[in-house]
Amino acid sequence: MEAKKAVKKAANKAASKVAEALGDRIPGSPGSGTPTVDEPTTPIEPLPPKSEQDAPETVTPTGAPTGADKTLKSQQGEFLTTAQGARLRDTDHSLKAGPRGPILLQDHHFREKITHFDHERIPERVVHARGAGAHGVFTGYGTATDLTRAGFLAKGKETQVFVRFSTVLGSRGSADTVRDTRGFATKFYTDEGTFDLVGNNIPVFFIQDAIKFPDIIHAGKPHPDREIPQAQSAHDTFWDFVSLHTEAQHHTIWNMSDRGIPRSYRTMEGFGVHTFRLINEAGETVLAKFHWKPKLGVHSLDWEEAQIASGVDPDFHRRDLYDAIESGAFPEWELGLQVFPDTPEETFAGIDLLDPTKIVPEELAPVQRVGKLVLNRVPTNYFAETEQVAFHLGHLPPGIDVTNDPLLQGRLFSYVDTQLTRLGGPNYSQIPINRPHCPVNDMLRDGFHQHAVHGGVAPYRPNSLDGGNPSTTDTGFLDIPVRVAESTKVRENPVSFDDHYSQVRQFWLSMSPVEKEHIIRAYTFELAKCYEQAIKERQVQCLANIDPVLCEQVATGLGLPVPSPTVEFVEVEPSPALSQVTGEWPADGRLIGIVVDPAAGLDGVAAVRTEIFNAGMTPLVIAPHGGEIDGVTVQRTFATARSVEFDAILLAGAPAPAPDAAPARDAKAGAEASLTVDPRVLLLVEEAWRHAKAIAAWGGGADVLAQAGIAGSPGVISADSGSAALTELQPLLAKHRVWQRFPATVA
Ligand code: HDE
Repeated sequence: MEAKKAVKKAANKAASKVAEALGDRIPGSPGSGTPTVDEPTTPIEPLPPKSEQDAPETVTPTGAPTGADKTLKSQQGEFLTTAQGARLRDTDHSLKAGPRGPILLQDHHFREKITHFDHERIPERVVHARGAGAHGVFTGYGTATDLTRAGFLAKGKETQVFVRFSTVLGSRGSADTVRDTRGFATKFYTDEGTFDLVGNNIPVFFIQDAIKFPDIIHAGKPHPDREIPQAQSAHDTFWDFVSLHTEAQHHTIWNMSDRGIPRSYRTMEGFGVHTFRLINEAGETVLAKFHWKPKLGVHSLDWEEAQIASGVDPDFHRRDLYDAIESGAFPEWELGLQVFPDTPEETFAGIDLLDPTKIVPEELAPVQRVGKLVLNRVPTNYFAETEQVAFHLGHLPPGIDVTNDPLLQGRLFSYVDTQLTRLGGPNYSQIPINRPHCPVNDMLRDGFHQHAVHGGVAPYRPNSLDGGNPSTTDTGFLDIPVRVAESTKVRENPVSFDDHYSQVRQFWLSMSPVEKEHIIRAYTFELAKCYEQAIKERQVQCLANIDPVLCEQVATGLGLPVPSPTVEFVEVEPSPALSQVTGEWPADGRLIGIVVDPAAGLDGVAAVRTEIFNAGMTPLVIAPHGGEIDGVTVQRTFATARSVEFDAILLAGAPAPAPDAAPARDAKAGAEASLTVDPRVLLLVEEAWRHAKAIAAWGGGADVLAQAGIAGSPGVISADSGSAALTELQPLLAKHRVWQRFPATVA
C-alpha cells in the first residue's frame, strides 16, 4: 500500500512538472513566466493575387475554393494551421515530457508534420525524370482547318498550354547540359478535351517497336552494379545496345551531333516523331507529322561549354528558360505539319511513315505552319505542376488520331500505366495541372485520391435514374475507321523497317564541315569511355556502314583498324534543313557580359547597357567586386562569372590582377608572366574565343584582346566606342557562333 502511494506521488509530481514546462513553452501563455518571442511567421498581409491556371471549380487540398478566390492558397492566409485547419501556437518545438524529456506520442502536430514530410517524394519518372515546365498560350493560324477539325487550330483561337522540357536518362537532380535527347511535351488545354503532344527534340527514335523500350533504357541508364555514369550515354551498356540493334544508329548520330547538347530549350526544334492521322469536317483524312520550329533558330552548345556548364551551373537550361520568361523574352515556336496522302501503303516518297526511325526530309514535304506557341509564365510550384503533370499520347481531341506505328501503339499503353504508380492511382487527371479546361462529365468513379464529390446515382449508360444523362454525341472523338489488314498474328516487322543506314548516311551528308567535326569528336569521346574492345569495334563497324570518312576518323582516334562496310551505300540526297549552321536569327534574350575596369572608369557602359536592353538582350556587368561602380550596378564578379553564361563578351576595360593575387604565370611561355590583366578575365575571354563566341572591345578593353593573343582573329572586334562595338557584334550574334573559329578537318 505504502509503495503504491509513493508511485502515485511521483507520477503527480512529474505531471505537474510537465505542465510547468509546457507553460514555459507556450509563448505568452498566462503565467508561463517567459517573455513572448516574436514568431518569424507573424501574420502579414496576403501576397497579391497571382494568375492561376484556369480549372473547373473545385476545392483545393487546403480547403480553399480555387474558383471563387484564387488568392486563398497555402502560405497566403494569416495564420498557420494544421492540415485540418486548427490554428497553431507553436511549430518549432515538439511536445516533450519536460524540456529535456522524450517526445510524446500524442504530439499530433509533430506526427502530421513529419509523416507528411516523410512522404514528400514520389517516384521520379522512369525516363525524362529531370524536367522544366512553363505555361503559355497557343494561337491557331487557321491554316490547318482543311486538314483537321481540331478546333484549337482555328484562326485566332487561343488555347492555354503547359510545356515540360526534359532530359531522358538522368535522375531528377542531374545536370541539364549532358549529351542526351530532350523531351518536348506539350499539354494543350483545348475546349474539346486535352491534347498532349509528347515529343522530343530529335525526330526519330532508337527503336521501332515499343517492346524494346525497357531494353534501350536499361542500356542507357547507369550500370546496375555501381550506378554510374549518371545521365550519360558514354558507357559500355549504351554502345553495346545500339551497336547490336542497328535500327538505333539513326537516333544515335543525332545524339552525337550538336543536337544532343542544345544551347537552350528556347533554341530546340520539337518533333512528334510518329505519323498521326488527321480528319477534317468532311471526313477526309491525311497522315501528318508534327514539328515545333523555334523563333530563335536551332542552336547548340559547344561540347567543352556543355561540360563546364554541367559543373558551374547544372541548372543551365532551366535557369535560361525562366530568366528569359521573366525578362520578357518569351520563348516562341511555330507548330508545323508535314502532310502526306493517306494511302493504304502509308508511305511517302518510298519512306515508310510507320517506321519511327525514319524522317521525311523537309525538302520533300515542307513543314506547313499552323499556329504559334508562346511561353509566358513560370510555374508557381515545381512539384504541383512540373512534377505532377501527366502526359499521355491517348489524350487526343476530335480531329487527331493515331496510326499503327508499333512504337506509338506501345506508348498508348505505357503512359497511363506509369502514372498509376507515379501519381498514386487512377485519378491523376483531377490534379490541378492535369485538369482539362473544358467540362468533364465522365462516369469514372472512386479510387485513390478522388477529389470530386460526384452527384447522381447512376454512373452508367443508358440509365433512367439520372435523366438518362450523360448522352453521347456525333461531334465527339472519332476513331477513324481505318481498314485493318487481314493478316496472321506474327512477332515481325515490315521488311521496309530493315533499312537501318540510308537515312543515317543522309544525316551525315547533310552536315556542314564543322558539324561533321563535332560528330566525329563525340563518337570518339563516347567510345573511348567504353572498356570493352568488342563493343568499340562493333560500333566502328556500324560507322563504316554510314560513311568511310566518319569511320576512318573515329577509328583513328580510338586506335582501331578501319573496317570495310558490310552494307551497300544507298544513293541519298543531303537534306539542308538538317544542318544548324544556316541563316540568321533574332537575338532575343541573349546574355551579353560587359567586363569593366573600375580603375579606368565606366565611361559609356551605362549607354551600352541601355542599347543592349533596347535590342531585346540582357546585359550583365562583370567587375572585380560587387555593388555599384560609377552608378552602374554590378551583376557578376570575376569570382562568379564564367564564360558559358554569356553569348558574347564586351570588354570595356582591362582590369589589373588583384593586388593580393598569386603571381600570374604565363602558361604559354611557361615562365612567370608580366600579365597586366586579371587572369580570370583572360580565362573568360579565352573560353569565349574557343567556344566561337563574338568578342568586342573598346578603350582599354583592347589590351585584353592583345594579352589573350586573339586580336584580329575572326569575330573579334576592336571598336572606338561601346556603341560601335555593339553594332558590329549584332550580326555575329545573329549567326549564333563565329563558325570559322572551329577547326574542321573534314570536307
Ligand atoms: Fe516516352 N515515356 N516512351 N517517349 N516520353 C515517358 O511517361 C515510353 C518515346 C517522352 O515531361 C514515361 O509520364 C515508351 C518517344 C517524353 O512528363 C513513360 C516508349 C518519345 C516524356 C514513357 C517511349 C517519347 C516521356 C515516363 C517506347 C518522343 C516525358 C514518365 C514505345 C516522341 C513527359 C511518363 C513528361 C515519358 C514510355 C518512347 C517522349 C514510361 C514505352 C518515341 C517527352 O510512360
